Amino acid sequence: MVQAWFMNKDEEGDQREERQCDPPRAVSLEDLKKLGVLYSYVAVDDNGKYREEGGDLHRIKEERGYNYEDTITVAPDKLPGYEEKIKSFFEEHLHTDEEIRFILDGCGYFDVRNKDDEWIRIKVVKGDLLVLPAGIYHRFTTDKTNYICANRLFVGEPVWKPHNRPADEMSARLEYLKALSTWA
Ligand code: KMT
Ligand code: NI
Repeated sequence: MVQAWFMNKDEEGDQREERQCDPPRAVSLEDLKKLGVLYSYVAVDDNGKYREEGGDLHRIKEERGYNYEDTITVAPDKLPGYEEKIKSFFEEHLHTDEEIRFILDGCGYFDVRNKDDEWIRIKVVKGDLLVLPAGIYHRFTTDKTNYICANRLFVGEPVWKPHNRPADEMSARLEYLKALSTWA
């Protein structure tokens, strides 16, 4: 099951640490849902294989209209411009569309802002399918293994562009905030 927790307010130190607040405060899937963050588990075997036709992923793709898919591997020797990319993934940003990641191998952390602008850290591992809504402020980092491999899904032609905070006047942000006020 996916794990999520409130982060330590101290932003110093290695971003790849767990950075749990003290004492630890867990965040439930229910709480994530109220932020518009959706989670599903899809079984992936030791060879990175998962069921396509008739499987859970297939159903989710149909339901949500995800018709684009590619694979990204974030590792020093696999991702061109690794240092730059790792930096930009960890800049607080939003997108005009959902950010959908299906983790095939390795592990990492997606940090999302809650209603009170606090950071919640979501640990993702193999089999986790995470959907961040358009307009949510977030960031990503690997853990200390410096390795994650994930499929990126999208509806139509992918738009990966991050809009760094502040992006408060963007319609994606305004619409997200409007929806957020109805979920809590
Ligand atoms: C992103 O946009 O932050 C990423 O693609 C990170 C790697 S996917 C787990
Ligand atoms: Ni992003």
